[in-house]
Amino acid sequence: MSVRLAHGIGDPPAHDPIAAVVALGANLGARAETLAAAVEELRLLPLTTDVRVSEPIETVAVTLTGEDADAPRYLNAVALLQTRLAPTTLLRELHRIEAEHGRVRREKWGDRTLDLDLITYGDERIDDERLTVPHPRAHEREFVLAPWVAIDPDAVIPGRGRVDALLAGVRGGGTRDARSVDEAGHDARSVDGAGQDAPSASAEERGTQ
Ligand code: A4P
Ligand code: MG
Repeated sequence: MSVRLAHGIGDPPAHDPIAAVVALGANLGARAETLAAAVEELRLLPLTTDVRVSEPIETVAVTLTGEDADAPRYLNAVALLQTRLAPTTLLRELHRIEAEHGRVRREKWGDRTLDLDLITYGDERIDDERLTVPHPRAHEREFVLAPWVAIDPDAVIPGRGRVDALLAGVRGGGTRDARSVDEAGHDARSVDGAGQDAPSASAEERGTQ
């Protein structure tokens, strides 16, 4: 039986491995444990190799009305991987992993145990009812750009430009909503705006990689 049939995966696999970028976010439950488990699930995906993950950063929740310092904070990370899964199949797998971690879709940009977004899939540009790649908001989100540039300093978003330049633009724009969580659980840098006194990730929450 082919790998495709064995895993019940949908669209035909890509011929050559494609470099894909997945953003991970969690602001409910045991956030770091959830991210770490999700990364292990990514490593187990068929036709997928070379999964590398950033350190998690703690970020203020962005909601439909802007940053909400009263909402539970997120842990965000970015994973790089090589995959021969078709983009729609990869997205379906991401949704499966979200569901396994108790993701409930109640409201757009609402609190969630796990969010997995497909940020880029090689150089491809896709815009259909199921999938938009590059992710339409990744270029303006510090919680995606900061962990991404930390593991891939030369990363580029097709059609948008270098991730380091986009990050500088977002930070220069005045809104800083992310801070890194170092090994000791201390903030590696401060944030502007509300919520400076919010706690860092707890010790048991760390360990995404
Ligand atoms: N969809 C289309 N393209 C994609 C893609 N490239 N990756 C579709 C993932 N999904 C994609 O997603 C809604 C629909 O988008 C799905 O049916 C999928 O097929 P969702 O995950 O159900 O809902 P969502 O995540 O609430 O919506 P959306 O638009 O993906 O939100 P964002 O832009 O991902 O924002 N604040 C902080 N600090 N950290 C965060 O991680 N995340 C969000 C979600 C809001 N605020 C946040 C964070
Ligand atoms: Mg999402």
